[in-house]
Amino acid sequence: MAEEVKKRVFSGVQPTGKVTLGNYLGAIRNWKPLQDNYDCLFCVVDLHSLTVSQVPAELRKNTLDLTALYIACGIDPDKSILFIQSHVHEHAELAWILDTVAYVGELNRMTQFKDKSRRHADNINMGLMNYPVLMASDILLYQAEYIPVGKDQVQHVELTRDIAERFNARYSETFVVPQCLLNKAGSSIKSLQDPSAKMSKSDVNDNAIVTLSDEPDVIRRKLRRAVTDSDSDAHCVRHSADKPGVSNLLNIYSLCSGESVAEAERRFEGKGYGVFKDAVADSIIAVLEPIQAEQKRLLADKGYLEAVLKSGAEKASRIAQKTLTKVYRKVGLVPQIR
Ligand code: AQP
Repeated sequence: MAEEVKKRVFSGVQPTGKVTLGNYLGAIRNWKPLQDNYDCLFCVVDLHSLTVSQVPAELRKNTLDLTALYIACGIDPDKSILFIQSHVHEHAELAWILDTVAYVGELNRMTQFKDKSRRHADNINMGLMNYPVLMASDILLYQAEYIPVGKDQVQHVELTRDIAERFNARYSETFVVPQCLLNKAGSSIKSLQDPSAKMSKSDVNDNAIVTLSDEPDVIRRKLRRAVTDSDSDAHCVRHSADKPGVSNLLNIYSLCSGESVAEAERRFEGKGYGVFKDAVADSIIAVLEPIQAEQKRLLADKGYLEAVLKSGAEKASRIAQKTLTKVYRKVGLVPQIR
């Protein structure tokens, strides 16, 4: 009987700093269950990180921390390909070809580019603008069908689809056109200090984010300081558009505890914000403690991490090379004689 060909999944996180609860609930947490039914590649996208200023030694540390975190969150290197983006040079090479297919106008319109240009006004580099093209390259290189991401990355996946379709129309069928896998509940975790903004690794206000390495007392303190809403219904724990702060905390509680939002509303009815915030903190701590312990154990075993990354890069390179060779041929580059 012919072996079933599994559809491919690709996703990644930038090692730009300490990974947040938003990155975890919106993306990483959703990867583990995909491994049995799909052919998965999970990448530490270090080249993307260079689009904002990095301290080289910190970037190296963050990259290894994130590798260990992936495994601690349930990525099994025997089931999935786990690798570092810069270990597979085809990412940058395909990005160049895709640059000739992407339009300046569409890159200029990207929300993240506009947002990061505002936040890093002293460093609006070409990489920042080109970020979505490199992301398209990450995805198209592996002919990935499904891309599990948070809401903020949906626009970039849509651009990837446009680039793939444009390339296919110009040079004949080459790329699988990918689609987003969005886990609605966790897809947009908000800042604890400003519920109109997303929780982001690079937020300068440490109280706005819960990081995956925060100690329990830090998590409790940040939750107690979380912005709630001062409407007439103050101290009522209810999920609604006019209570964005409380709604965000309810979402987090629901995702971490497994209780539905409606159940949580009933549980905290009449209890006030103090009790509620402590319970949210406890639910986060219960999720993070085992991950933190496992990440620490893995980081102490450098040999194992290096072996995982070596094998991951080899497996990813084999797929990437095949796609890039095809692309070079399609666009008319003369193959190198070896
Ligand atoms: N607040 C969020 N809620 C849900 N999902 C989120 N993601 C990010 N923030 C949230 C998802 O996490 C994955 C990895 O993101 P990334 O590191 O590639 O870059 P990002 O989207 O720009 O995330 P950050 O935390 O805001 O990083 P910085 O501050 O470095 O730009 C993606 O799937 C993303 O959707």
